[in-house]
Amino acid sequence: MPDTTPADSSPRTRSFRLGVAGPVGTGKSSLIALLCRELSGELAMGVITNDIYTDEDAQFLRSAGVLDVERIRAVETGACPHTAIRDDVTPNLLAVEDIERDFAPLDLVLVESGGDNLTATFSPALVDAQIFVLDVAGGGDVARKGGPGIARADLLIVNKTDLAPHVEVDVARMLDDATAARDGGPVLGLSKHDQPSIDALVGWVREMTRTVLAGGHTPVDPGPMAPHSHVGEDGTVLTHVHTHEGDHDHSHAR
Ligand SMILES: Nc1nc2c(ncn2[C@@H]2O[C@H](COP(=O)(O)OP(=O)(O)OP(=O)(O)O)[C@@H](O)[C@H]2O)c(=O)[nH]1
Ligand SMILES: [Mg+2]
Repeated sequence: MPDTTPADSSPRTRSFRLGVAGPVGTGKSSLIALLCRELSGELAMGVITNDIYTDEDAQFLRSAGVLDVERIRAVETGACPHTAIRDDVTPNLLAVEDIERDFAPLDLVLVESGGDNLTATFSPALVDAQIFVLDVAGGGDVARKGGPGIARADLLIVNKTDLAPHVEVDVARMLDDATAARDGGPVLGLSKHDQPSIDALVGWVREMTRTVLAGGHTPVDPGPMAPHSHVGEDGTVLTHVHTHEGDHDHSHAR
């Protein structure tokens, strides 16, 4: 009997992989919870979280009840959370591929970075696009100070706009500064208490998912991290210089 199966009938295995990065506590997990709540009825979704030593982000998302708990998985990254999303993406790639295989076909997999400093960005080898999250409590100047995520992520979120009056930040000005720092790239003010702002975020993600799944998007590398230092597991100061993809120098000083 002739095989009448159309050539393109095999199930799609590759999802739109969307990274969510930003400094500690800016609201990445909360944003992912909002996206799951708003979009899981229309898109097949999965979530990968990255935490340094725990699976707290995954636990938070599971307890939020916005997505089947099986679809939320944690990668423990160890002492350098940015390395796992930038230089050694293997554990994350395996986690993404596993979840895509287990729930095929998924439309959208969200990957949360471990909360890190201002310069942490995802490798385009791991995600198709990335959102960078700032919050107003970090101060009105932070958007102007820039960094690769702020300047070149696919979308910049200025989060927790409801807190602006309490921290004396002018949101309109912060959004203008951010737009200038991004040469006009998209910037969105967001609050989990403000539904119109949530609708705008959801609209961006929905449109991006459509474009990526249709093959109409080329991932852009926001650029490597700037040199930076932080304290390692044993109290040692680690200084990192990321020059090229995969080229990750540690110098150790006390
Ligand atoms: N007022 C206000 N608080 C928010 C908003 N979004 C998140 N938060 C709060 O900010 C705190 C940190 O939120 P998370 O979503 O855990 O932030 P995160 O970036 O995932 O944190 P790490 O993963 O630890 O880096 C929590 O107490 C949230 O409830 C918001 O829009 N408004
Ligand atoms: Mg989190």
